[in-house]
Amino acid sequence: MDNLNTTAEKIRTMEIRGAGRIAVAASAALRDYAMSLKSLPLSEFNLKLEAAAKTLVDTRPTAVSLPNSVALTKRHSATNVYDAINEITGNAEKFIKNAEQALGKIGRIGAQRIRDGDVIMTHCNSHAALSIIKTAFDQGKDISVIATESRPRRQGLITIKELNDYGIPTTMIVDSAVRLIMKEVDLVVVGADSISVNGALINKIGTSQLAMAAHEARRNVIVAAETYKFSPRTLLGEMVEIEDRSIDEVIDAQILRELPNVKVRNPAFDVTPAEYIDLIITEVGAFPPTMAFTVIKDYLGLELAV
Ligand code: RUB
Repeated sequence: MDNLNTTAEKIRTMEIRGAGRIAVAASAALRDYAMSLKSLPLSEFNLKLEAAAKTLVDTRPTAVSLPNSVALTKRHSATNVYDAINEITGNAEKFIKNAEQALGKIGRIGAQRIRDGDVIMTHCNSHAALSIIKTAFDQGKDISVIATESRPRRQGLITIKELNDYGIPTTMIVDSAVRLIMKEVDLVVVGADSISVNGALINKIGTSQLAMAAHEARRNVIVAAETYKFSPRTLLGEMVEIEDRSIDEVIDAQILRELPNVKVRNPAFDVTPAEYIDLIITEVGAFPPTMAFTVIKDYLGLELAV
């Protein structure tokens, strides 16, 4: 359980972060944990596996990639532990390989939407969104990026470093400059933590203000999302929970102690309605948000909803 707890802690503290990386790390941790249980009877094996799955899923509530990867990894129909471990190992290898390949496919499909000379705005740090941007650059398109700081954790700094190292001209702005700068932008490309059955996008706090500003300025918003970022449980009416993180990320505790009448909130994600999204780029194709149900049904399976 040690390694599994270590991975869970790294996800909780955001040492491992980003919906895709979280999903891959959780799948690998569950696979390794299952392998460590080979001497147990099946009933005990199953109980421990369920408890481990819960430990991983409970680390962060918003990115549906996490429960999806855990559910796809842990399922087995074996009648003995040896076969169960084989199935789980196979599930994990398949999930991790698909996740890696998905990034390349999303890059190639999404890059078709980027034209020579485009200025792209992005938010936070999304590997899927960056895959589109980098692929367009690799194709020789003369592009540049405007990247937001993404308060409070400032994941925008990871994005600007990655773009800088790739040689892509990049401008960093504070989150509140989004609307002013939007007139200089050709399209917005962001990632996803979850996409619900009504096509709404749940992503880093502030994403919806990029989308609204883009809508107002008649710029397209493209979402880069692997199919495992769609939420099957929203089919049953479940809402995606928005993670509230520690207020220490926002304000110094000492300053707050001197302000007894002030409350601070730190929601980590927000919801962008489908009408502000033009296209969701997945590894199996580009879909309008209205097709979220089809993606869930055909590429994740309705059994994940229960
Ligand atoms: C990261 C974030 C990213 C998505 C998609 O939030 O909102 O846009 O997770 O990322 P946090 P990716 O930093 O709180 O995890 O495309 O890499 O999966």
